[in-house]
Amino acid sequence: PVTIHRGDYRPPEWQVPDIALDFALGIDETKVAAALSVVRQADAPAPLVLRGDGLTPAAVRVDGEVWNDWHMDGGDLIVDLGERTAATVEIETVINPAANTQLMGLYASNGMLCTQCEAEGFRRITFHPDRPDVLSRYRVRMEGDKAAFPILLSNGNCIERGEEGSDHWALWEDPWPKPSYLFALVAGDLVVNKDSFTTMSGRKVDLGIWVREGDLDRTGHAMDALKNSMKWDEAVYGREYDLDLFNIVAVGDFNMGAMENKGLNIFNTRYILADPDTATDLDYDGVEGVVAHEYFHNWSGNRVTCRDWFQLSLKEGFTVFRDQSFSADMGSPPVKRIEDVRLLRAAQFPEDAGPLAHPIRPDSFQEISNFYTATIYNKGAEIIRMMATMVGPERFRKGTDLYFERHDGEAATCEDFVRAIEDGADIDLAQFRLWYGQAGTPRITARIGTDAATGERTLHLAQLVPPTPGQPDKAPMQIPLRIKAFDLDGGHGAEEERLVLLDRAEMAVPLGRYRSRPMLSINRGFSAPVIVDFAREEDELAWLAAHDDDPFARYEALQQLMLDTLVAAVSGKGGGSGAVIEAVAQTLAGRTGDPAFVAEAVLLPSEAFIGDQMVTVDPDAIRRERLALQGAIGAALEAEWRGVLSGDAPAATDLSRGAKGGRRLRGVALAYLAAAGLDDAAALAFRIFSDADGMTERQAALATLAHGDSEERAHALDIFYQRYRDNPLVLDKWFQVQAWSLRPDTVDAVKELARHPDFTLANPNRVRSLYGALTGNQAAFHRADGAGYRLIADLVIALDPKNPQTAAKMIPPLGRWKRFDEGRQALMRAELERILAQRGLSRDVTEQASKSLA
Ligand code: DPP
Ligand code: ZN
Repeated sequence: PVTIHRGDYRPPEWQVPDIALDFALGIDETKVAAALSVVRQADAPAPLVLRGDGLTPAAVRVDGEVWNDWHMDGGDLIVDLGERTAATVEIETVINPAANTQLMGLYASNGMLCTQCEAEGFRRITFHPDRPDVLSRYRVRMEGDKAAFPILLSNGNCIERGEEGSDHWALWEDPWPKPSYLFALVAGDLVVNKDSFTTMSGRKVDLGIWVREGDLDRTGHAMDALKNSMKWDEAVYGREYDLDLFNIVAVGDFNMGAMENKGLNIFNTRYILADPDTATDLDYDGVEGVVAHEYFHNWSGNRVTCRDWFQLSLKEGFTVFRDQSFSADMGSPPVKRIEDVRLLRAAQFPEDAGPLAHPIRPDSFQEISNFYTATIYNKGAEIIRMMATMVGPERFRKGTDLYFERHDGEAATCEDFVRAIEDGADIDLAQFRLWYGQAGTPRITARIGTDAATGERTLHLAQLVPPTPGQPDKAPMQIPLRIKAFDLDGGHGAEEERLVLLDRAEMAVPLGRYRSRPMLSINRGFSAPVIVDFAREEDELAWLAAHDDDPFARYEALQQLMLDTLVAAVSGKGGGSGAVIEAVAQTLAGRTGDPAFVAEAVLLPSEAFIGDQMVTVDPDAIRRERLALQGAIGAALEAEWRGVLSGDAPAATDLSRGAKGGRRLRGVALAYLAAAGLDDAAALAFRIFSDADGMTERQAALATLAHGDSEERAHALDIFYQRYRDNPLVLDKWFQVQAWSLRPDTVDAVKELARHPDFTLANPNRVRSLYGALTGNQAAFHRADGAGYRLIADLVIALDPKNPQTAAKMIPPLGRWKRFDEGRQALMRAELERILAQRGLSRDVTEQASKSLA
């Protein structure tokens, strides 16, 4: 495969100001006639390079005449336009949507036609430069059978429609120039939830959420989320929507979460459909967050797009930051922050520490689909957040206003964004820019020194950015750390929080005079995406867990206490669980305040995160010790957990913060009681499962039962299956809870489930619900005999010919081999080699597997 380098960027030699597309729609044959008006940008004649993937040009015309000066270069069409500086190039192609199992370009899903073009799917529809810095105005005409495709949608506004016999057609026009990756088309039998929103300048926008018949009553939450997002973007960023129409379509077969096509967002059903019977509170939050994310892209992504794909984090990091801020405002800011950090640590830190580590602005890639990563998205969001933290909200807003004003209608770079923040917010970000270029999670060591004579305390900080592939040596970064020192002797008065900018390899921060060692809270609110090594005694962590006035820091202190206890236990130096139990009890006592926060705070760190603290991960010991600690906490606080579960659950239709938090804590309580091995635990879980009036409680109880081997387990799984077998999203949960199971036979169960009649490789959600869940189940995936690795490699090999993008996403867990013992290393490498030995492997899988072996 060819490696593409950021440094090789050249502006396009031809622009395409206007493009007209004419689709004659059919499930297994769609004819596409494209007319591109092209204008030369280069001074001298240059061939017109139109990218294609799997296309054959049926006819080429230039300015209305049959044209023969063209040739194919691989899949691309090269047209020689001689001395011309402008022309209209017409090309016809024929595609087969039904055969498109990659789900990129135009494909069929359940009898409906839809598109996914980001990043490079448009070239599977017609020949085109297909690069984000070529922006065009689109006119799209589509015609098809009225009965098969009663609804015809594209970007922008529908300006004409008509009928001809059994066919009908529609003409759509999008006034906003856009890159080809934002093109969208949908044709199918859909019903709509219609609403409207009046913008801050008083314009009425028609809103539509299109779904299949039968799903309509599960679109209300998405519609509320859309209206709330539109309002929030006006209030917080001053950004108004810019068309008279905003449509969302939900499709069951979708590689990603959703897609921000201009005026016609296309969503994975998973992030649209929700009702209390079928969706958990977390599913509801997912819908709200993703609807907001795609809507926010209208400005951060569409109005200002990316110059090239190396700038992907320009739109994704910023938009994730925006959706995180929105969700925090809609719910509980500390809980949202905890969730975001948990995700960062689960997905991004391991990526940054492994063979696939890359900066948020990568320097090279082979397949751009492999770079839709936690680093680009979630670390990217953290980099934006740090800038916002350093300048404060008002100045940050000045910076983003300037960014939108300067670059509206353009294809911009990360550097453009940083410069706009510098100019608008008046800050020097020269050193901060290193965050865009250096990969790896910075490690900070902190230590408090004392001058015995004066009682003066000093915080000594040191930073180390670890080497990553291609980047052996790193320069010190600028790292904003929110810190606060608490004085237990009270002599110090009320301490203020301060922002320390760690910008050297080592730095000493004077803290002042303290009689006894101050309690130091550091990286409060997770102000920087770093790992802090700061050795603290159990009693210090316990004090902070109980008293820190920053809720995130309280959470963090309790997590650290749990981690220290677990890591000691795993390495055979266990000192008992008393301090953890006491801290959990204390946190639990405050549960009436914000039960969702308490639920997050008392959860034990994941097995993977415990592993991340160790030089060599021992998955079996981690599982054993984590379960032991969970059981000990469950048994010691049995009365408290039963107390949480006493009384009725909040009504499933109650989606208030309090009700959602209450349900979350009940799920945690049940898990603790079950871990304690209490005689009635399975019966209790089954009763909750049966009595549940909504999916949050039902799924939590089912997941708890799934870990055990009670009779109730089989019974509940069967009831759940029978009840929901016709609902694909809920059936995903049925596969998922079994693949998450802590039982020792989970790998075998997954193997069996892959043969279940309801399992299919054709649906990415289904694949993720089974195999994705398995790779997230550390001890199962890392079963010592390599059965988990084998299963994933078999999947990659079977899925790659159908859907390389989704297949490649399954490889990174195999790439973490360096962190495991020699036996597992050899097994993991052998599977990567087996994958690479396959013939006809996709670029996606080749890149991920070969980089993972390095
Ligand atoms: N651009 C999409 C999103 O992240 C992914 N294709 O919103
Ligand atoms: Zn996005």
